[in-house]
Amino acid sequence: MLLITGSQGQIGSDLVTALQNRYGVDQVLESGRRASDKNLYETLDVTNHQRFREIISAYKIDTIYHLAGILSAKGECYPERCWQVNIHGLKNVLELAKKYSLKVFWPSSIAVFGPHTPKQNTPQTTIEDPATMYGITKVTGELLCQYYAQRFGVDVRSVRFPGIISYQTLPGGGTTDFAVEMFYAALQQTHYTCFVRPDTRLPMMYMPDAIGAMLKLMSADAAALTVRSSYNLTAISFSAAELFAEIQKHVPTFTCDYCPDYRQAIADSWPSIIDDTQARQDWGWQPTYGLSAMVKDMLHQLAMRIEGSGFPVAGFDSAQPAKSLSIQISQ
Ligand code: AKB
Repeated sequence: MLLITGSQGQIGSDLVTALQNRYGVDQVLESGRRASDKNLYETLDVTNHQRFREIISAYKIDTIYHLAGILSAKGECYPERCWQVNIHGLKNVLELAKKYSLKVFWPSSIAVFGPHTPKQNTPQTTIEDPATMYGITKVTGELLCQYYAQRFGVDVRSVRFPGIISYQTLPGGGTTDFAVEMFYAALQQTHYTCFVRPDTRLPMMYMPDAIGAMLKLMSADAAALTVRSSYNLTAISFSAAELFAEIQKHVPTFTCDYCPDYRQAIADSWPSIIDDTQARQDWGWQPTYGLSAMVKDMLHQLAMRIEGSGFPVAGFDSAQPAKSLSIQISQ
């Protein structure tokens, strides 16, 4: 049976469905800090070792997708908490993986890189000098994963995720969140004030590619994996202005201005384009969505959700059919 920590988060909520489809609804146990009335769900603070162990033993868990964690921007507001959750949570997972022979997926991030890392085609192995507590926890986490794999034979697998764009659940507390917020603003408010400069270019990925990467990596032949810290992974790189321009093609009335805040410095410390050759070679990583395909699909999916959930949509009466939306999505 599989356990997902942080299952109600941005990645978790999409991953649950994908794993249920692949392995069966009764094979996926969700967990999170908040209570839920879902059938296969346990409340779990990942820093609580005893509770973690009880759940793993009670449900005979063999694989953990450990997604619970605090992202970059929130981590700068609460650095101590960020360290506690991200490091103690991961350490608990690795210790339990050692004890119960569990297979583990853990997401690292482009946040492992810092101001002295090459920004273009950032290599798999390069300078890692993160400027945030989140980045520090990711570098430490990668080293812990590598250590547990080499020293104790723990089958832990990881990728350095770029910013992830999705419509099911909002991200929370990340620096790349502006990319998702821009879509919601385009459909709900018609104007967005972006918290990074227009020329801020970061690596990004659409959720279907992120889910595909996790499933592919976890089913790869262990002998083929040459990296046990974390694989560089990327799909699209675009600036905030390029994303706005692409959205505006479909929502001509949409406007955007830029008012950078503390998150600008975090974004400036990250690479623009990542080299993910190693992941492509070792386990066949291949993204499917480019910028225009991602924007078209994201707007389409989000427009359907916003209408269905009764959200007010600018210039759109939710009692009217979706075609009255002021967006033009060519099929
Ligand atoms: C964040 O912005 O903190 C995350 C990440 C790139 O790890 N999306």
